[in-house]
Amino acid sequence: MRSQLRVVDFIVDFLHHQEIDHVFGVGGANIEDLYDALHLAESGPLGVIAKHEYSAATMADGYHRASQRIPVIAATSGAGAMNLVPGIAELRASYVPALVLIGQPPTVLDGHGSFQETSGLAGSIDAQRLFGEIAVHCVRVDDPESIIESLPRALAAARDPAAPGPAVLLLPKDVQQAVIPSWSPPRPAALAATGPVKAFERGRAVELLRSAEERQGVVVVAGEGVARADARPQLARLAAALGARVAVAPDAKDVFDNRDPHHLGIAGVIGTEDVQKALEQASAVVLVGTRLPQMAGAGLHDHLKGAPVVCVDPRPPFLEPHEDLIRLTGPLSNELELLTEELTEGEVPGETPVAAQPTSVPEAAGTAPPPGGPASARPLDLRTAALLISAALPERATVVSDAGNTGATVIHHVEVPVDGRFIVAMGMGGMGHSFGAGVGAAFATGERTYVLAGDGAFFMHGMEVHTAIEHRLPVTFVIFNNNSHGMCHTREQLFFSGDYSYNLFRPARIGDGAAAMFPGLDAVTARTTQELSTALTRAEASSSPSLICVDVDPAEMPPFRPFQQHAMAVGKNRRINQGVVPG
Ligand SMILES: Cc1ncc(C[n+]2csc(CCOP(=O)(O)OP(=O)(O)O)c2C)c(N)n1
Repeated sequence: MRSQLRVVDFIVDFLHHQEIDHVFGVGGANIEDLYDALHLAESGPLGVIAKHEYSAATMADGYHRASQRIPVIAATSGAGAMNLVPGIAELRASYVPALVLIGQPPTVLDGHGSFQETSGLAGSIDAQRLFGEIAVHCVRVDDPESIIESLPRALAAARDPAAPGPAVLLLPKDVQQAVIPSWSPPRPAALAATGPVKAFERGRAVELLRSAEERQGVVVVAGEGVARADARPQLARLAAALGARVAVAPDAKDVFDNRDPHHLGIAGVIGTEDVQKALEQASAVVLVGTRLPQMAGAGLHDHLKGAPVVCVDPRPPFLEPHEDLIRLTGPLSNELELLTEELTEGEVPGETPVAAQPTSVPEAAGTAPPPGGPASARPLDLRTAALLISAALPERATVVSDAGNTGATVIHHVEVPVDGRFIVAMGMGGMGHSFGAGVGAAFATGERTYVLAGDGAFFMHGMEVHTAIEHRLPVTFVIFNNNSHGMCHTREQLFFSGDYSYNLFRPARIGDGAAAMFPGLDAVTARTTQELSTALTRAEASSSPSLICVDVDPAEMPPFRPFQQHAMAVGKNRRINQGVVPG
């Protein structure tokens, strides 16, 4: 039992008892009391200061996606709070649980035009409505003692398996400072259960899958929910039991072993035609831990109308309900285990069905060594650099991809390390997400983390390199510098006349700039395969951050299926850098 401590001390004590160990944020007058409590606590979370609140949120995002642990985000009122908006939106759209603590001006000033007021009174912005809309939960704490109830409730809301996401508490400065009488240290909260497993639905699913196995076979599409539920082994066992090939959503590359013979590749916009064909030819599709958003299922939704689909996820899929769409909505790993058990009932152990073989072998991401071998000194393009990085990744590394042509190339060509993680923000798809996410992932795993981003993304949030330096994190930042917003340039070329560009910029020397700006940072520019290999090896051998700028051509065509299909259709084909480029 503790007595006579402030609300912020209660918060820190609560976080400590929930085994929450990182708070990512930016300070300010209306959140500084929380940092004071972090400092004074005998044991408690580490306070990390980001360069921008968006990146504090993306640090939390990367931290969770790399470890499944719950992060905390802290920001001050006014602009600090507003800067969080796109970060919270990504967490919400990607179902990433986090606790978000946002300071507010003192309650006595509400309605009187206080600095950074967002009380909703007297014509001010209403932060509760704003964050209530983008978070899964938002409560303004006006009564200090109510924190004892509202904090655990917010955490439970963030971790709700049926709708996980960011839960916000708005904390006025005077409430943070208020002394509350006493509390008993809370115990770590158990994860809320999802809906009950339903034996009848599972029976129907087993029947449907058994009959599909005998025809063209079953294909699984696995999504980010598998990572969140820590259900990778259960997914692998189900796939083996079904003899099913497994396609993954673009933001779930790491939920199924990329080297497993059943691994099919990436489904959707960034995937290959072969994966699409395999999904269309399957007699049944099993969705595991995905609602099948457009990025994962483009072109497939129409095809699945009325087709046999088993959906293992507490959330409803983006598919019209129909008779042969069976939903298993209990806790994901339980459902996978029970389904596998029933499917294998009566089978001789060791005898697993043989998968229907793909009609053609899909282009295996990252497996082809770059022509000429890594040691030769050839000029670099995006694809070659991605393949080279893929081959150089340590076994336990985390890869964090950014947006744009760089993102498409990285998702397509960089293979997930054997015991590694792969993170990409598909919810809001914001440029610059990878910088904070990489820092957060490195905090979570302690393993070398590779942030792979374009120059446009770097200019948005690349200053988080500074945070990695501050905390001596093992992050290798690779900036693919095409001196353009490459993806926008590609679209100008493909979908418009192509005789102008808003998106080609005057050259910048990011490698030289970073080296001059951050003394002690190993920052170089790689212009050839050999220079890139050398830089990667040097970075891996150290325990500090490093930055490698790779100069590439803005005309390189990324592996986006719609781009490639359009280029083919309109006959705008010119070969360059081993890609088909609109000319
Ligand atoms: C915050 C944000 N603004 C705009 C976009 C739209 N957008 C997608 S990719 C892109 C250009 C990306 O440029 P860069 O990071 O240099 O990568 P590249 O495409 O050149 O590889 C833009 C502007 C976005 N995804 N996120």
